[in-house]
Amino acid sequence: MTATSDGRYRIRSAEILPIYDSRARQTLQVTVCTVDASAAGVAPAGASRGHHEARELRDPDGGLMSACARFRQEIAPSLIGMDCRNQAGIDAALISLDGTDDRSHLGGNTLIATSMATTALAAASNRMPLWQYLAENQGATEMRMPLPQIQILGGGAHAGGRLPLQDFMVVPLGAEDWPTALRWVAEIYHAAGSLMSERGMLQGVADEGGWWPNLQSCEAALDLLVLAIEATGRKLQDEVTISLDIAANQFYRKGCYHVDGEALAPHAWVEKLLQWTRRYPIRMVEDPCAEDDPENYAAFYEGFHQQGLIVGDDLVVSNGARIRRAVKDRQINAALIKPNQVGTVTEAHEALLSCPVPIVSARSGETEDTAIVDLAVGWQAPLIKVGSIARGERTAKWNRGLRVHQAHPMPLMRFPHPGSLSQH
Ligand code: 2PG
Ligand code: MG
Repeated sequence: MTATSDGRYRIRSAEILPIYDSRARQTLQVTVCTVDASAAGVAPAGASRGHHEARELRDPDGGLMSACARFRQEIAPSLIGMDCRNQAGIDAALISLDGTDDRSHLGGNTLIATSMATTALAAASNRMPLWQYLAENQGATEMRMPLPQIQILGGGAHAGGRLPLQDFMVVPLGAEDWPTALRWVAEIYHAAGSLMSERGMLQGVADEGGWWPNLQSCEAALDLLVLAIEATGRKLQDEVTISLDIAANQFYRKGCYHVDGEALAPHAWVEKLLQWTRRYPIRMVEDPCAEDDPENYAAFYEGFHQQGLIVGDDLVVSNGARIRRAVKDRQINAALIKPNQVGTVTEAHEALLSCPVPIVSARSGETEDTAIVDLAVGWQAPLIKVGSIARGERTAKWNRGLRVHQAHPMPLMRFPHPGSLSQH
């Protein structure tokens, strides 16, 4: 890596620290400094992962000794002297230092913590909030806040498999601004909790803060969600709609989808899911089928794309080329953008630009770090997903949005019209 002449932006030190995430697992924080500014980046961690995600570097006992050692020996010496504004150059250097396709030598966790830290340092050394620095870099004008999709019930890998589907979320698409959107969702969250507690179905909260449901079926969960929205007086579809992360990889085994006690052939599963989308006010469905079942992913697309968004997560793992292919093959018209799935900020941004409807997303294992909100605002993503509206690592992010909104009031993004995306 080459040093630049502008000393004010030159990286002078780079340090790494293992810290803890919301599942009591170690994760990495990287701190970088210039002569008069410093900033940190933190790696999140997923529980339901796509096979093609950047690999985490972890010791056999779950620790991060080898990741820290490689950071100190290989990454830090290369970063020193670089211009922190040169994100593309820093990320290209990280990718080349790693030298593997799956990022397994340095680890996607080490890379994303480093890449996020230098992005944040560039903003800090320009004395700007991260979102504003990113927005100015891409020339954004007439800015809006991303529309939140917020988990009410957790399931799948985030709640011991109690329900097969992973996220039962709501999108307050009729709210005019971020504070109103959060208020509506908090009311729905409380209504769902009261309904469940009255029926003896409440078992605490799941990994992302949504209620951990003791419900017998996905339909019971959808019924409850509708009741909770109605209990708050919000209009279904016009003001609040339902979004599901099916995370179907998790219950696809031996060619069948295992749902609510049944082993369904793929076509029967797609039909069942389409029936739910007709019966309930659902406008977004993420990973409806497994990543090794692209034909049925496409079959679901054909049945649903006029009505809503088919969101690729495990299927496309925030990879620009995979997103473009899945859009062309009529499997998705939207995708999650999770920077740690791909390893660097530059690649995550490239993935976002390649997607008709990008949804910037946190992971199920998180810390109090809030940079993901700044990425979503600065990149002007239409939607954002960071879990529920409870648990500190989640509220840190929603509250970050409240503070951004207080300093710079912006209207909310409008929900994309699915019909206008179907030509993609
Ligand atoms: C997902 C995320 C967030 P994880 O699947 O979309 O809900 O979960 O971070 O476990 O992959
Ligand atoms: Mg997902």
